[in-house]
Amino acid sequence: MIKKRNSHLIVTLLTLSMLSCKTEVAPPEPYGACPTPQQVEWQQMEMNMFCHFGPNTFSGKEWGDGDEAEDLFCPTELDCRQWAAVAKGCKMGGIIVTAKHHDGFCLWPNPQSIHTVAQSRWRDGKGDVLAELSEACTEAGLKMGLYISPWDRNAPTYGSDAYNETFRLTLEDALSRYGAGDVKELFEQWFDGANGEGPNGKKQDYDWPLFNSTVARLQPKAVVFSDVGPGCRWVGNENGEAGETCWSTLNTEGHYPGSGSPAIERLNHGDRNGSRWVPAESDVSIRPGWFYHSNEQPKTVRQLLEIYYNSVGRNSLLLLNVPPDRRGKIAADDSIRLMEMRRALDSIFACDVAQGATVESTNQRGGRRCSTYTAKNVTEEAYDKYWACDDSVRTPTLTLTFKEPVTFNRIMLQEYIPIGQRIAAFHIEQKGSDGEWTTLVAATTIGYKRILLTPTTTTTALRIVIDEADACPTLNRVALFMDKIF
Ligand code: FUL
Repeated sequence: MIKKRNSHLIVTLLTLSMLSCKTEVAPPEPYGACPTPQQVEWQQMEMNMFCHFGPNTFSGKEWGDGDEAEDLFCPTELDCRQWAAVAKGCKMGGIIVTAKHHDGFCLWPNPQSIHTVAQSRWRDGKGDVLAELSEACTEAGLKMGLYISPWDRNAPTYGSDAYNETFRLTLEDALSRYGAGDVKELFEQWFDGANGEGPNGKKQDYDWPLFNSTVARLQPKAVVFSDVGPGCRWVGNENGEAGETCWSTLNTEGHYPGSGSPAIERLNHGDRNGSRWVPAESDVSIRPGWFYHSNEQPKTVRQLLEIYYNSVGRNSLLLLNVPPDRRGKIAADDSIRLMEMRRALDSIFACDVAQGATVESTNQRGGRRCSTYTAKNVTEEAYDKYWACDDSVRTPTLTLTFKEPVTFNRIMLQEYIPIGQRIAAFHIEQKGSDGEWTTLVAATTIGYKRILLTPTTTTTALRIVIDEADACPTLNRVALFMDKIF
């Protein structure tokens, strides 16, 4: 009888504690500038393909002068399905194409211009690269984005107010006609900050609010790239290299793309506690040039892996340019290299040796009885399961203990960015065979994803010590991998 009463009591207490946990523990308040759901989705894509294609592909130039004859553009075997197959094979989520580069030539029949595919001999003026890419991306389940250069060395009105209106109408046309899926959605609009002289020697005073609001109206889900966003920012170089410290926030007030952009260093590192969520995007080409030149070679797998670690591994999205050739296809050398890169990445990240570890923390939101924000969440793949601390705690420690010693040389960490980027400094300690803890690596920011390169290490336990955070820290992933390639 007593036993039965006790067990009743235990069940009641357990139920009460579970209930109180559910009612009492709210998620951490979002901290500072936070991403929109589109920006989170965009960041989760991690790696996309950039395709520079246009008259330069045929002239061998990098910047066309704008007076190239339309007939110069004449791909012999355009095959956007092949571009999509290559992007998919490399597990990229989307393709961004240069719909109009600085030379002004449009890869679609833009009614605002007489320098387009419609004026060329290619397919008797009936060809449309954007329509074919929209179809190919839709079929392959890829997203599509457009690069449309504001700088135009062909437009007769360039350098006057009339050009801003022409450019708005150009955006209206492209953004309402092309994209992936039934609703023709674009996931990113790329605005190049380059602003040189137009055909009459004048520079343009761009109406950025007009351009951005046009994108927001026609493609509300598109993340807008420029030197200062608003959706994502240029990383400050074209080598695929984000800063070791890389905040997704930036103080954009008073800045605009091009000559009005913040200093390169700030683009590379972001601003801690910046007023806007404008994450870094690293654009880099697989070849020396952005456009295809037959005498150039693609980068090696080692170089591409280095780029991956320096971009995706440092809280940046990687936009890797793979230029189609004069046929309108991606060259075999490049597609083979991308598949080699993919194979390498898949083999490096195939086996997370942190799986199965016992995970404990010095603090867990809501106390020990509440499992919602348990430290164990960091070894689970579900994105929305994360470890969080009580509001007052800024410098907790997370300890992973392994049944058997584990060996690794890459440590992957992820903050739960939907509620902001918080961690400013941390270090990781390993337990030696003598039971002593020594520091293995120290770093600053984490953000969406951080991959730390360490010497090959074998240990039975690891401690992640958060040294500085602007609000109670969160982590939704800690994983350990072995890279035998790079
Ligand atoms: C730069 C351009 O000037 C290059 O030609 C290329 O398009 C690169 C992605 O952006 O600003």
